[in-house]
Amino acid sequence: PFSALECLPQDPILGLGALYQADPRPQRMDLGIGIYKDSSGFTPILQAVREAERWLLKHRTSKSYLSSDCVPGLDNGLRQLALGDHLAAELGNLTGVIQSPGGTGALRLAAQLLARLSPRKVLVGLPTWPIHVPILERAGLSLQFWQQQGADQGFDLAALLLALDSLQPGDVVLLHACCHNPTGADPQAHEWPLIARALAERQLIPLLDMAYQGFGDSLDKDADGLRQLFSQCPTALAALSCSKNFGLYRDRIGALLVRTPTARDCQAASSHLSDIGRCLWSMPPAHGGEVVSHILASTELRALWVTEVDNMRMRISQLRSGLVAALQEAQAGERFHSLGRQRGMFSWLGLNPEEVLFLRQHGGIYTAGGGRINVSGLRPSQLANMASLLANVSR
Ligand code: PLP
Ligand code: TYF
Repeated sequence: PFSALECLPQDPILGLGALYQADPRPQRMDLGIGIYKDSSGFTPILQAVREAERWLLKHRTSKSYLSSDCVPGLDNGLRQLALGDHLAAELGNLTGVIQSPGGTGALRLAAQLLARLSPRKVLVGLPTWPIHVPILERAGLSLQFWQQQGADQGFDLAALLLALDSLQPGDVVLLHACCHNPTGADPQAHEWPLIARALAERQLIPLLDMAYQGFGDSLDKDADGLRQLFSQCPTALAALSCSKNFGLYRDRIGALLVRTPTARDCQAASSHLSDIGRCLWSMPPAHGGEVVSHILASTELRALWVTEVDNMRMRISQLRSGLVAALQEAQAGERFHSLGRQRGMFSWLGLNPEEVLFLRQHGGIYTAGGGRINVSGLRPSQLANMASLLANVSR
């Protein structure tokens, strides 16, 4: 029967890694998939994670099923990390946390839960992480798109507010909480209150995707927009990922955070999320959740982890500044001016497919579509070369 199926193309971002590996040139740079790399091009296991794993090795006594929606303590740990102490306490039993395999699993839970509420539309800003669209559509949701990048490549608040006018109460708005993938362009600090008020007034449901908390300005500042939306909108969802900020990519750990108008609704939503999870993966995997839960509960490990997140962020920020300086030096022109304002793991060069190919062929520089670069993959010794190629493509 499979002869009736066409072979599907590979995920374009995942496919880049194999192309890069096959490139023998020493100056090559892998700026494709969003995985943090240190100065030697390596993705390290964080020290806090190693310590937590050592502790678990000693103290874990069983690998029996979890039989719950969350590793013990993880729900409170992640709720507090996302919402902060004050809002987590204020919302109390109006919020629930269900563990998932990565932020992707959380998005899938959110999509299927939302489908049970039958919203008319989910509003999605473009460009976005390519997997958002099929996850939402395959849950049966119908999407409406708006262009989130304005003329200056920044977040276009006016375009969002205009798009909101076509929605009805109960419709859903997907937003990246911080460090937008792929553009690196987030709402400015003074824009989040306007967004929160606009959604609350129209009785819309925010669905926040927070996959890079800590990679923008700080763990707390990066969650500021999410906190404002959770504070003002009686119904809100957030897909949390521990892949990047705990470096736990392959352990697949994330969670869906849900806020409801009443405690009864929270129980109802949580029971539906358990029901959805049971048919997707039965019970969540424990290892990554136990590591995160242990780190967040330990004063010492938590402090170590915060320092490690700070270090990753500062390194990315220095590399981005280095690229901005190299582009100025190479007189690459106005086209790349917005780079200095971008935040998080990615920067967006706004390249067309021919330009992406030009960088790859002439410089061994592997970027994702649109010229999205994983900033942590930049090598200082190659910045001048990259800048001069970019100056060439824009002439
Ligand atoms: N959302 C965005 C915007 C992402 O970039 C990613 C991946 O890195 C995810 C969600 C999902 O992350 P994961 O499922 O690996 O935790
Ligand atoms: O955008 C990225 O690079 C990360 C990692 O199918 C990723 O979000 C990329 C592609 C994919 C899953 C994760």
